[in-house]
Parts: sequence; structure tokens; C-alpha cells
Amino acid sequence: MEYFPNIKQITYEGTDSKNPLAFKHYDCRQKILGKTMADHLRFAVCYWHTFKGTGSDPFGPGTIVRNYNSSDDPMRIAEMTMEAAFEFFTKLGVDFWCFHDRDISPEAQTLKETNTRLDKIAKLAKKLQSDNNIKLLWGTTNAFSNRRFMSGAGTNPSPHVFAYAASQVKKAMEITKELGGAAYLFWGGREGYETLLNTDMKRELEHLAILLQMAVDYKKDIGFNGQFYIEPKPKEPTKHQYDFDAGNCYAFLQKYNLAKHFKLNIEANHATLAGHSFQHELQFCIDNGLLGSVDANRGDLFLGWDTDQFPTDIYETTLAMYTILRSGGFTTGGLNFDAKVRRQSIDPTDLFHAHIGAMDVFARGLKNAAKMLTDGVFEDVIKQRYAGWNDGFGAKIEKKTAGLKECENYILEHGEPELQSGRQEFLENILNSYI
Ligand code: XLS
Ligand code: CA
Ligand code: CA
Repeated sequence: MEYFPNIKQITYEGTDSKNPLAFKHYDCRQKILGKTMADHLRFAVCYWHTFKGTGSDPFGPGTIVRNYNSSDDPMRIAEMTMEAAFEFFTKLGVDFWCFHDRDISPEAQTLKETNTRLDKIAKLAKKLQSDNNIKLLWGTTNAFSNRRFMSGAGTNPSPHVFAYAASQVKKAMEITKELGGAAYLFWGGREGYETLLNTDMKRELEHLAILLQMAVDYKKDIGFNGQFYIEPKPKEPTKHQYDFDAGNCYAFLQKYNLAKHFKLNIEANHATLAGHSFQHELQFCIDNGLLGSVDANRGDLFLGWDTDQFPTDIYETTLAMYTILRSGGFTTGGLNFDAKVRRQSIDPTDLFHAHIGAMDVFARGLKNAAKMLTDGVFEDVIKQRYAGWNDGFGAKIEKKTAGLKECENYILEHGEPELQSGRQEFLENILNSYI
């Protein structure tokens, strides 16, 4: 059965095209700095919002009805949804997808039955992957929706719930391996707290580290070679999420000797919720060898929660791609559209418009960033600004051969420093000339 019968293959038609169902900028084969756009951007579609999202919000149930979502048999729905998903990936022309175990297959009464169901759906996914030449960017487990996880998964006060979460991680890792996933992700669903009046934060964090170490060990046991990611987020659903931001995750990973096993998945909307720019979180990761993958979405300037909207801002995508390109680009990671169409966007075609727009805006970001990098204007400004450290007294400080006394002597001899403008407005104007 065809689930999107009104949609043909989406193709690149160039900037003059007025066809809303065509790319104006994303030309998967076009080479930029020696690599195709597809290889630079590594687009992925997320299963949860795109195929399981119904538009429900705290004020009302879903508004979105899909033709692959109607059957009395939950396993039939799971199969139809998987078929629809691969039709969507193929028509859109993305190479990757991402999923949670519970998105692709419904939970049953017992873990055993649940896992049997998962195996069945994973088998179908594997076939569809190879039939359509689509790959898995990452898999993960949903250990936050079921009521058993109301007080967290790895950080739950109950070891019984911890063990349940660990069992889910085990199975989700096995499936991710089976599907050839480039990575396995940990997002701290309800790993956080609502009040310290009932929370032993120290102990909970120790337990989280134990769970991650178990996963590291099991990864070795089963010979899964994918990369592990942690995805920072500062709040929502809990008031305080433990994986607050990239800096916080890094401190945690270092404390528990896990840093060499993990990289981070940076989501734009989570960066801004944490009070950082998307570019800041990316740069922090790059500077610390932590950049894994990206959840490409955006928040809303006026709303303080995780709106998970599709990216539309060329300024943001230019800065993000500039930062990513400067670091050498993605290896295992890519751009996963962890984004949902709005509650009123109820047509299947809206899913295509959303993704086409997002892919085009990242393609434009990539082209702008490549020009910025080739021209090297910003690189030169930064080099120049720090040139004082390359030799003379600056080099002495960097080599740690000068102390406070030497600094004092230097000032006594040289007096007041000569100040230089930071030229921010000049640089912002140059940036705008690329956009
Ligand atoms: C929720 C997160 C989640 C992760 C995967 O805010 O973005 O969707 O990406 O569990
Ligand atoms: Ca995400
Ligand atoms: Ca989000």
C-alpha cells in the first residue's frame, strides 16, 4: 500500500522553482569543499514526532489522524507505520532515521512479550533499510513514558525500576546493533528531580553513572561498534534535568571516568532552554572532542519550553554549519530533525513541507558556511586577535614559564596595555553579507 499517494519523489529544482514540494537549495549530489551535500549534512528523520506525533498537548488530545494508524491490532499499526516511514524517507530522499524502541513497537504485558514484538518489528525495519538503502543514525530506549518511570529510570529511587530501565537499554542496544546503527543515544528522560526534599541527588547521579558503565561493558560484550551519545537538556519533563548542558555532561562523564566512551548529541532547542546559543553548545563540544550528532530543531523566542519546531532561521543554520565545518564535519553523527509539525498542521503533506524547508535551510547554511570558511575572514580576525600569545611574553605565559612575579615585572617595565577594538559590529556586517 502507498501511504503518501499524492506525493512523488522530492527532487532538487533550484532557486527559481516555485514548486513547494521540491528542494530549492538541497542538491544531494552537489559537492561542497570536496564532499556531497548529503555526506556533509547526513539528514535523519525522527520516528517519534514524525510518525507517532498526534498533536496532543496538555489542553487536549491529538488532532492528527494518519492512514497508517487505524487498526484494532497494535502490531498491525506498528507494521503499517514502519512501511509508511520508509516510504516517507525514500520520497524525501534522506539517508538516515532515528527511533526509540517504544516508537516502533508497542509495549505488551511483560518484558518478554514486549521484546518479542520488538524483534518482529526490527526484522521488518532491517528489510526496509536494505530495500531502500536507508541507514540508522541512532537508536535509543524510551524509559520515560511508562508510569513505572515517573521518578526516573537510571536515577529512580527504586532498584527494581533501575533494573527495568537497564533491561530496556540492553534490548534497545541489541536492536540498534542489529540494524547497523551508527550510534546509540541516552537522553535523560526523567533523570532529574522535582524537589530536593525527596531526592538524594548524589546517590542518583552515582546510579546514573553505574547504568552508563553497564552499557559500556555490554557494548563490548556484544561487539557493538557504534558511538554512544548523551543528549543534554536543562529542564522538561523534570524541573531540573541532570544532563543540564554540554558543560554539565562533560563534568559528569569525567567524574565517573566515562568521557572516552561518550560524545554528545546537541539539540538546538535544548541549548536555548539552557540559556546558551546553539552555536555555543556545538563549540563547547568541538573544543572538548565531544561533538557527536545534532538534533536540528528550534524553540520559540517567546515560549520557555521545548517546542521542537522545524528549523527555519538561515542565520542559525549558517552559524551552526560554520562551527561544524570548522571542526572537520560529522563522523558518526548527522542532522536529525527532532521536530514536530504544529497541532494545526494535520495533513500528511505538512510533514513533507516541514522537512523540505528544514533541509533547504541547512543546505543554505552549509553553502554560506563553506564560503565563510574559504574566505577565512573570521579565522583571520581570531588569529590576529590572539597573535600576542605566539611569541614574546605571551608565549612564556602559555608555556607556563612565567608566574605572578614575572607578570608584575613585565607590567612595571611596559606600563599600560594598548587596547584593540573587538569590532563586533564590523564582523556582524560581514556575516550578514554571506546570508
Ligand atoms: C526530548 C528529547 C528526545 C531525545 C530522544 O526532549 O529531545 O526526543 O532526542 O530520546
Ligand atoms: Ca532530541
Ligand atoms: Ca526537544
